[in-house]
Amino acid sequence: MADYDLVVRGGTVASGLGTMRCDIGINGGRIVALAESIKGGAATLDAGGLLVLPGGVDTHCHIEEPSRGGYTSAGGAPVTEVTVQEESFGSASVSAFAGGTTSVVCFIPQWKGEGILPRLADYEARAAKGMVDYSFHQVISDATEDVLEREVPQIVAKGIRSLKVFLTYEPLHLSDEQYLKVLVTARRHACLVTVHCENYAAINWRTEALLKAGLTAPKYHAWSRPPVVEREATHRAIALAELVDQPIQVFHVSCAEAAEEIARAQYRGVKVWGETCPQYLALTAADMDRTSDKNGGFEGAAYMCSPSPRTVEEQGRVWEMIRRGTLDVVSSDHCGFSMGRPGMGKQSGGTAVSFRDIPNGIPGLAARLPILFSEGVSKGRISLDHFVRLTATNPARLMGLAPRKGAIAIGADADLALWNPRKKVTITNALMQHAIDYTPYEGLEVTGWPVATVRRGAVVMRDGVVQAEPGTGRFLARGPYDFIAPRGVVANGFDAAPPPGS
Ligand code: DUC
Ligand code: ZN
Ligand code: ZN
Repeated sequence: MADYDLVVRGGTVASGLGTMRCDIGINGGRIVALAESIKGGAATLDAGGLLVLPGGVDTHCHIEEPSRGGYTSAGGAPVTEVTVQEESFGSASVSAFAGGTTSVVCFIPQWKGEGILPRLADYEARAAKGMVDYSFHQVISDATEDVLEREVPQIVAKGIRSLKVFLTYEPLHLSDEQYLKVLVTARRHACLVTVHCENYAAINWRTEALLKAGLTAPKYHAWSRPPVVEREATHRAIALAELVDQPIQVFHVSCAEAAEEIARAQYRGVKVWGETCPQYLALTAADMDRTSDKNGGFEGAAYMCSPSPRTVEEQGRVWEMIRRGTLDVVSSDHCGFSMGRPGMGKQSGGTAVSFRDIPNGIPGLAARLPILFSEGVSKGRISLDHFVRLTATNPARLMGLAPRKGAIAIGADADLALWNPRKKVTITNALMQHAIDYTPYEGLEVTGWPVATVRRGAVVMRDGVVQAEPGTGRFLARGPYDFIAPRGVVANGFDAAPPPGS
């Protein structure tokens, strides 16, 4: 019998803990040996001339989400109507593997007026059909006593350790009072809280004024939510989390003003982490002003996400915040709506609708690693080691998936991306292998591309061809973990929400 199921030989391994030349021995889906030279192996993968990276861990993906209202400022479809995102766990898995990602964390929805448990079984069944390993954030959009006191503990018992809240979007947004209650609940049950930070009232006020002035085109999406709207909500989200002493992650930071709020809080010792996404490094608000004939002059909708992409100058400032470590995770916020899909597409209301009715979100699961590698490592903005930490090691650690995910280490799952750092590729929608009919990164030239993806020891992508059995993705149950433990710093020494075991 062979000593290893698979040996990856000859590569330069960027492990998340440094870079070294070594072979990798894999048994039973796990890494069992790292050595200068490993002989044998029932199967081998030649990584000569390639980098070997931990499989990407994308902790912010909207996949196959059933929705009542969608991600629009107007509330999208009538709230009684249920629509499901076009990207299924099957198609998203293909896209993930094509781009070198092996684990995702997605969102179980909650609809106002309902509990959270009714959606759980349905979403679990959807996710179980995919091939990528997965965990969940639980969205809280209706913070009732029953949800927080009876249902959240049941979700936590299932291994779901992060609650997601929106400070904007109709009908998802929470008031400050509701947000505080979620923070308290998270602290009691040792969960992380992830937050979409934009000011709901400010966006609505500006949107009304823009529409009244006849400024309805996609580009005015950016005008409805300038950086100050994000900065204010980021400040508030952190201040309330600091008051409760509950760790949070601020999602999709698009601008330096918001990142500075995070940096200031981190300096005070507050446990707050910041995530950004490739769209804030590779797109700008000007993309929403694209008016080619391709989509009836409506092409700008393809680039619409929230917060809005900003300017080239702002991209530079976000890079600086990455370099300083203020922003320590880069996720995709993959949230695809096809341009042509009736019902829940970007143009579902026709091209006459205002920006307020267009669903917010762009696909980016497969593009995330190539864009960050190319714009970051190939262009000399960040080191290879930093790239690995941003895309795998840090998100795994923050979400309680480490040491199983996010690093190349003995005992970790054998999730790998074999990477050609010199390969030049022009991004096309076909290369993304997702179910969405466009990519906002069409035509972007990147240097660095995945040539093989290994998930738990199985080669699931080789030269762009994905082969994996539906239903082989595993749920990643998360237990309590120290990384997100509260600091124990509360005003007046009075703890209004004692954590478990205290
Ligand atoms: N932002 C998006 O652009 N889409 C989905 C949700 C979000 O916050
Ligand atoms: Zn968001
Ligand atoms: Zn999102």
